[in-house]
Amino acid sequence: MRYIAFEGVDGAGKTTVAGRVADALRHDGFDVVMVREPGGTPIGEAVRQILLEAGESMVPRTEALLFAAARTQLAAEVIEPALAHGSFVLSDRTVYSSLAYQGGGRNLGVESVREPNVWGLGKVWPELVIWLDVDPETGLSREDGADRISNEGPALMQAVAGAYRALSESEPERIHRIDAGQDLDRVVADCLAVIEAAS
Ligand code: T5A
Repeated sequence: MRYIAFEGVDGAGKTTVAGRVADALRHDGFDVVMVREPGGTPIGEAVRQILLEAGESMVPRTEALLFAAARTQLAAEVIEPALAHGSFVLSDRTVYSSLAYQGGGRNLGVESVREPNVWGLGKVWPELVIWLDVDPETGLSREDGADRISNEGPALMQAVAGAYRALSESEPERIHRIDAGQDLDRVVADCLAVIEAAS
């Protein structure tokens, strides 16, 4: 399994942990491409700016579709070619963020949000999802920069955390929970063990 997602509430440690996992895989001789969502392409980064810095008037369906649009571009421009080349792709957030935040957090419904993403991504779907599970309050306290969505605070993050839990229960073979409240070295070791077991 080469397309690996790092997921979780804001501040769960996705960027830090994905970077450490990439270092370990490269050390073992693997080619690794790292991407982040929203973003990862010129179009995606422009959409990121709209998504995270727009005023509060953005309606939830617009938000869901903009995330899906940025992701579709990333899949076609970066992820599919990297996988075809045999690289690992480690993604700091994926479609599972949309399912959790827009589907669960914004109450749009997981299946409604899944639809435009299935259409946009086709078969470029994360094979392994590492869910870094941390108490939302701890996550928000770890963050060093706020954005339009994290500014909404604990209530949204609690709903998002619940959505991740429900997703992990409905897709237990794809989504693996890691206790992200542990020491960082332990979290990284647990992630590497999951990746090794899935390979
Ligand atoms: N969003 C995104 C959606 O609503 N739908 C979508 O489809 C997508 C793709 C931006 C926002 O967009 C939303 C979710 C977000 O609200 P983002 O830029 O990924 O997405 O925003 P954040 O998740 O907020 O990113 P952060 O960088 O803040 O959080 P990370 O990456 O989870 O955390 P990280 O690695 O930066 O770590 C934060 C701090 O914690 C420390 C790190 O050293 C760092 O200082 N840390 C730990 N400390 C102690 N113990 C550990 N185990 C630690 N792990 C990390």
